[in-house]
Amino acid sequence: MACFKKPWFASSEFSRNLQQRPRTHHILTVPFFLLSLFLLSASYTSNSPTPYPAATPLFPPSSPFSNSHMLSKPRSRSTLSSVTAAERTHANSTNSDSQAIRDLASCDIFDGTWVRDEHAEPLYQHASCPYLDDAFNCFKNGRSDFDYLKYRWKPHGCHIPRFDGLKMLRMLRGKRVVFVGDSLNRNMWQSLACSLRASLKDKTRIYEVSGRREFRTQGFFSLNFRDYACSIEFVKSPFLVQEWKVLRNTGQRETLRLDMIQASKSQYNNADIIIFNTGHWWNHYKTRNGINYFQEGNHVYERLQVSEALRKALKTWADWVDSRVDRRRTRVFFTGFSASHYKGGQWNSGGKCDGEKEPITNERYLGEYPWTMRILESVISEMKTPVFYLNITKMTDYRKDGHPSVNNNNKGRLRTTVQDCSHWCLPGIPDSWNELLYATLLIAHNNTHF
Ligand SMILES: *[C@@H]1O[C@H](CO)[C@@H](O)[C@H](O)[C@H]1NC(C)=O
Ligand SMILES: CC(=O)N[C@H]1CO[C@H](CO)[C@@H](O)[C@@H]1O
Repeated sequence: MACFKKPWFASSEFSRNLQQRPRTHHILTVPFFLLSLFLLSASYTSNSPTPYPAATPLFPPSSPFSNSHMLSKPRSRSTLSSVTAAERTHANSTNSDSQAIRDLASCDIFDGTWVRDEHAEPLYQHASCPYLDDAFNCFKNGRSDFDYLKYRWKPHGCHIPRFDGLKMLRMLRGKRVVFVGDSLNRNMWQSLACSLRASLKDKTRIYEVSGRREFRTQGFFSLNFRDYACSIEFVKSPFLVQEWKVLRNTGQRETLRLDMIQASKSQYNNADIIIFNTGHWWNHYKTRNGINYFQEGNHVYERLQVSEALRKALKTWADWVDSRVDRRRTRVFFTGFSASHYKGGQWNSGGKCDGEKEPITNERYLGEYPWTMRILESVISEMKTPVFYLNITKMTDYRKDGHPSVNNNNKGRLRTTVQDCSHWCLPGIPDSWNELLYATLLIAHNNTHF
């Protein structure tokens, strides 16, 4: 095995932590989620993405290696030395930047704390980005305290380099990046789109492929950065598997096909980077407690535990990735469960998070690692395709101060009764996820000389 170069991701934190983590298997109830305003049916635009120029693969062909290999090998030397080299490329940057990149590849970037930084500047200005959902645009919706933007994510073992949009676009030249999942991934996608846009001098060099701005109701959206022939896309697929309908004598009934990956017109399996997520829709409310909801083939389960259904669905997803995604070309990410902070109720029963102005500092008040992510981890560990897990659960759990709460454009009477304590204000917390994504690409970039 030592004769071929080990890809950067083979030694990711995912592998290490998977082994060390004690396995506890109890199921806990994830806070009920999702605002009625986002429970909209998936609809696709008729536009398909523009073709992409042939480009060098983002990740070099490497011999396929088994997952057990990926999980058991210690960190490779090449990954470590790449950091030193990356530091060199930062020679002209400030001291803190070169320090930032040191040890990046060998550190768990998801294990850290939020540090207050009075000089922190958002990656883009409020109201300056046209790609924001109204619901995420807290400034526009009346939020007046902006202290939540004054924190930086600081991993314990390293510094995160400053996000450089132009550098990221250069790395993504000719590439197609697709986010697939629920509205938390849309939150992240909009954050990335806005962060990259802010780095462009000429903002007209971004082409909205579908030419519309109703992000929320659309199932597919694509932004093309013309000068880089790069596209940043979002495909709505909250369960990753297919929402379905069956005809019963009582009428039509909605089900979820656990055995089918959700179809998408955008055919993203050949993208260069795919960033999946799922989690928040696997609650008892959305899945009707698993009663007459989950379906495999023609069989609709009278009752199936939501956790069992999630495992089946993720297995379907994993098989699809392993068989349909070319792992020599495509890098697969999975965004973990982003924490919600409803106090005194759930989203639909008066739960609140307004008035939260500071992050949690005492770890004792953090929630438990969600059962959904434990299932995800076990499914990923059996895949042939290396998946880089963006383990953001804990880092988001601290940030009870970053949600739209009442500043969610929930006009009228709803405004006082339904708060959004699941999604995040933008600019805001998802910008940090993209900084971590950027950091992982920096390492990959150097490792592969593309
Ligand atoms: C993800 O982070 C949690 C802490 O929030 C940790 O318990 C878990 O083991 C991590 N998973 C992986 C694969 O690193
Ligand atoms: C591990 C690795 O490939 N490191 C490379 C990083 O980039 C510099 C130059 O850009 C190379 O010299 C290193 O070999």
